[in-house]
Amino acid sequence: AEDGYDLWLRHEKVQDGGKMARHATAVVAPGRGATALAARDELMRGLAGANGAAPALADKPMNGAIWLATPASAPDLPVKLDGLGEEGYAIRSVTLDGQSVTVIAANGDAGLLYGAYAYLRLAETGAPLDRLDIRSAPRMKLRLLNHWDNLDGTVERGYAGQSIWDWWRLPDWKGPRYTDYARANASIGINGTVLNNVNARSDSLTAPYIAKAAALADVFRPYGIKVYLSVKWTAPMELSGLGTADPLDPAVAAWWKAKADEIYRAIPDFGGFLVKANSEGQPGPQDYKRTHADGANMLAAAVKPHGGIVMWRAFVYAHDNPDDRAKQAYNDFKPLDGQFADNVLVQVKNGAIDFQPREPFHPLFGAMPRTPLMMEFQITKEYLGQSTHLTYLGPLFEETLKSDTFARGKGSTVARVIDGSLEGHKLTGIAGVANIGADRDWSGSIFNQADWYAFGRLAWDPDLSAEAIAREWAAQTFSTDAKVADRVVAMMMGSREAAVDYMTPLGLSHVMGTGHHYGPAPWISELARPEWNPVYYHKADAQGIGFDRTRTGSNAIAQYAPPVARMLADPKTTPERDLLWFHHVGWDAKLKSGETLWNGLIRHYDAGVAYVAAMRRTWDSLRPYVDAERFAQTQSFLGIQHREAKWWRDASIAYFQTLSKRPLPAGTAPPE
Ligand code: GCW
Repeated sequence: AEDGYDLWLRHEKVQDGGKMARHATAVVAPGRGATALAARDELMRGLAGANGAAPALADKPMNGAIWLATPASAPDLPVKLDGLGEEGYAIRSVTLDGQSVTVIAANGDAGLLYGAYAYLRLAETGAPLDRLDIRSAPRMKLRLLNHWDNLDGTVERGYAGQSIWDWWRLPDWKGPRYTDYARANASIGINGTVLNNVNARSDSLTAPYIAKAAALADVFRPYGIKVYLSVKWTAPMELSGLGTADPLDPAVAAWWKAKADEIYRAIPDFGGFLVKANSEGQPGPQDYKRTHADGANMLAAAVKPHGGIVMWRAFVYAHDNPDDRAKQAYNDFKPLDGQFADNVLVQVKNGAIDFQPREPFHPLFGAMPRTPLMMEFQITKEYLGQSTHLTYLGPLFEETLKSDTFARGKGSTVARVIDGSLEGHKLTGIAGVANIGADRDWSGSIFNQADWYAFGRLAWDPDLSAEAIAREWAAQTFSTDAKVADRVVAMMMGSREAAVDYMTPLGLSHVMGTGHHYGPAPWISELARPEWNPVYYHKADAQGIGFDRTRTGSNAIAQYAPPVARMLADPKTTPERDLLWFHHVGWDAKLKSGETLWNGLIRHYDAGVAYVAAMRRTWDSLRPYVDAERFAQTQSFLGIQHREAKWWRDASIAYFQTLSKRPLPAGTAPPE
């Protein structure tokens, strides 16, 4: 639909000169399980749209058929499945008894579902379909959305309307939107969802809410998606009047065990718990002088008999950090490496502060070899312009995943830490804080849908490039016509860097307005806790600007592996994009370009604004090719973004100039 409801699953007729007509006129789908049927139905639905004609359902492989096959349904499959696991798939063009058939084969039905979506993706992005020979399996076991949805229907850091979970009418009313949600997620490989906010309320563990969660789990199950819950540490006290939540108290452990048993009776394939403890006012084991490991292991024991897991967040931000907030997670968790139960993952944000437009990778990656670390990205754009700014996050995700921790020498990328290959972990995962709400377009804007899409694709394969993903998304969302797709991809690819430029250039961070995190406020200095204040992060003064995290400052760089720490010790070898994250630099110091830091900062702010102006022109040129509704929304939002990029630039420069006392560089009229 033109309101964006169909996301990237629009299945519009493919302009391919009949390629599909030759390869996808019939579907053979012998499987009878719920997931096999979902795979069949998705394929039928997608082909009907993409081909312009509904395919036939056939009993056995014939010319032009797509054959969904598992070893259970087809004993002598013409495809090897070893190494594909339960979720992987193979797609092959084969000739059987003289008939050309496309086999989508998998060990299990989930693989068929992912294979069906992969085939549609190929067809709808214009790939050749006649000599297919593809094998694909997910690199991460847990590929999860984290909803920060509250039980009252609001969404923390949600910019797409109210929660899509209609708690009031669940468990009875299971609206069609839940199925569409599951389809969208399955189409990009997401296999789990945490339903409620990490700032959790105990109510989510009461019998009525367990029944509601179970109803959602029933809808999601055919699509390979498991349900998880965030839990509040003091739930045993709040719900059952226990006098303590001490994880080593046997009554507390028994309470959680009974609670887990109750949940598994309602949801036999329940995934497990996500926990935010001792952070931003949330209670936790440290309140009882116990460690995060004590807490995580107690919960892990409760879900273990059922095959459940615990995701324990490392976003701890519990006490004043006059020195450097960026160091707290490492200081709290690194000493616990090796102490966690084998069904616990520690979930770490991509950077050490908080989902900034750019952060260097979190120093915990690579630093806890004996603990599976799960990545937490934020898909919802709390700090990157929320619903209206077009800031495609693919490049941000990619940059973090490709960062080299040097934990075991060169090539120890963050991707290899979280996919388990670096340290041989089997339990692996990645989570994205969802940008989904009740808005018709789900994500608050058409272009924000791309961030959800990119997250899922990278969770399946962290080696994909953000650009290739943008291309796929643009083709499915708008058109395979190069006139359209090339321009859309070009806009997207530089858009996050543009936001970095007009918000937080050269490694600045956390200068957003307090609370809402929208718009510039680098001048704020009077808030009670030191690290609530933007001035704490940029540290601008008459001499210069930036946070000294070297030995002369907080020495946070010592948390990185020695080769990284050595590189970051010197401003000359520090990547310029992170310069002010690690160093306090004089206003007149020279950048690589030869200009002074002050002039360079201004050039970056200007470049960010200029990029947005260019996106507006590009988008305007696409008017003939995009439907009126989606065209108008994006056009209007780009107008907001342009105005606000100038606001960011002008307010930031005006404030920093009161400290730098340098003139604006001559001859740089602000580009419009
Ligand atoms: O990014 C910050 C947000 C909080 C959030 C917290 C967290 C859920 O501003 O809204 O709370 O991080 O990740 O726990």
